Amino acid sequence: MTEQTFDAIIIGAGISGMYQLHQLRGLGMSVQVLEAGDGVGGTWYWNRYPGARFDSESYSYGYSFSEEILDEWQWSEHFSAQPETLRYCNFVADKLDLRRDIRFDSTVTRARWDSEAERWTVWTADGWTGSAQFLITAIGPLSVPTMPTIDGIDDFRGQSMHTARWPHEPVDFKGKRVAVIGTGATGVQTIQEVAKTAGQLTVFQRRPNWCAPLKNSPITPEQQQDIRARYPEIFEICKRSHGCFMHDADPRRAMGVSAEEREAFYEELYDAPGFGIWMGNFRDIFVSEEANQTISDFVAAKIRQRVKDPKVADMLIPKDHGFGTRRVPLETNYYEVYNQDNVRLVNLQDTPIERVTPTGIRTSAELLEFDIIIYATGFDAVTGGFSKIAFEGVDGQTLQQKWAEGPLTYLGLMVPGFPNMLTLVGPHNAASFCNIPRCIEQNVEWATDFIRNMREKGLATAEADEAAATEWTHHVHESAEKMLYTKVDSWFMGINTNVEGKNKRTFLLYAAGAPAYRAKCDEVAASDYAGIARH
Ligand code: NA7
Repeated sequence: MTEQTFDAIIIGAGISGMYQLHQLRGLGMSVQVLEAGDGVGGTWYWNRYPGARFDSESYSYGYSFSEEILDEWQWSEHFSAQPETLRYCNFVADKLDLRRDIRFDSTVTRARWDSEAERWTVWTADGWTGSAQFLITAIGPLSVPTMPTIDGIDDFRGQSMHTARWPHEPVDFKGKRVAVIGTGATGVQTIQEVAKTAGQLTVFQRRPNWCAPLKNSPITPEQQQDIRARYPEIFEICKRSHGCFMHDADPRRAMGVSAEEREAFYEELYDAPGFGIWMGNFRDIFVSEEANQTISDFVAAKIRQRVKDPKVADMLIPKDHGFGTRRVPLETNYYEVYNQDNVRLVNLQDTPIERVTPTGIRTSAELLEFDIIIYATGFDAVTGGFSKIAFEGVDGQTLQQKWAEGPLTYLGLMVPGFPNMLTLVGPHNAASFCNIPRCIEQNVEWATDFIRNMREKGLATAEADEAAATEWTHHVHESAEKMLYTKVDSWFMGINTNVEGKNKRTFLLYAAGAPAYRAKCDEVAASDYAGIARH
């Protein structure tokens, strides 16, 4: 195949790649998007498991940049389910006529910077090659699923799947013996759904998480009208809040109010929809062990109330980390599932899995037979998408080499030694943990302004300074230091027992919040892109 040339190549046609394509077209650029799937939507394309849905309020999640899209689209639930979100992505792709610049079924394998030509060359698994002045990664922070490293997985003769590689045809659980491994946000959503129809459901839990009620409901026509009228206000609330959610930390401290006031507030939060209990809680629960203990005790009591068997309740209460220090799964009757006769919880800390057999799973205590095994075992988070592609920068240095000691970025958007490459939602970028389209819009708009500015000035290359990147990386780690979540193993901290080398805690996100991040990005742009060498 002959090499095709473009102004920009974007890897990924999820929420960020789609918007970046639209924006760069606005600059009159020729753009090629390369997408591994056969449709748009990224996360919402791949994660088709039963029960997959938003934990963000639907109307706070959609793109905010187009009044037409806001006017024409209607969410049916306060926290919409995956099929509707995928429809939304397709609706936007149609509306903006995006597909003609997207090459589907195109898995990028390699991207190499050519210092002489001052361009990137990109290769896909099916033999396509193209080059462009700019390379933009829109590969998502949770796009590389990880299977557990358990012996015998391939021997299983029943049906088995990872939640993020779910079949496109519906899977029928009726009367089936089903296993779910993993109890993160995905496992929780899957379990509560599968339990409705499975003959027997066995949940294999290594470590429990602190879950809280989602409180989903349909959006009534009156609410819909109100939402339409309030869009500017909704996006303004998101913009001001730490994680761009509808919820922002309460200014009070848990330890600054009476026990009664604290308890009443926790009750209110537990009863309210969405992430309020996590994002809208007292601000000291993330930094003070004492404050954190009060909310952890409150949620533990709720679990005990909701789960009839005290031994099972105890298994479901985390002992190794406090509330909110790992991602809080939101749930609908999740705990009540364990009161059902068809559901059993296996604690892998007592009886670890020894192997998968042709007919089931053998733990240290017993052999359990299954028709279906579901792996809800998570992702090679944040850096995984980058490890999958052989990025070669200046002098052939690979990104793998550059990040051997952990990510080094400038604003989470550029990497020294990798000119003209912009990493949307990259590591150490506020977007890597955010009500993600809100931060994606900021990332994309910043990248677009950056490219526009280069084109206006007739500049060929831009590369982040090593010193500026080192300073940013230092700032990222320093601002996370006080946070309790840095003391806990999770994907926030770059830990994944199923990925070789992901066993040392290194913070992958950005702790100082989206408003501070946005201000810093704006400051860099206003200072004629200080910290970035351009010529
Ligand atoms: P997570 O949050 O990484 O959860 C993965 C789960 O799988 C978690 O309970 C793990 O237990 C469990 N796991 C992983 N490997 C194994 C092995 N080998 N054996 C047993 N159990 C295992 O991924 P999710 O998909 O749930 O959520 C990811 C994000 O997607 C989420 O935060 C949302 O923002 C959307 P562990 O806790 O490591 O002991």
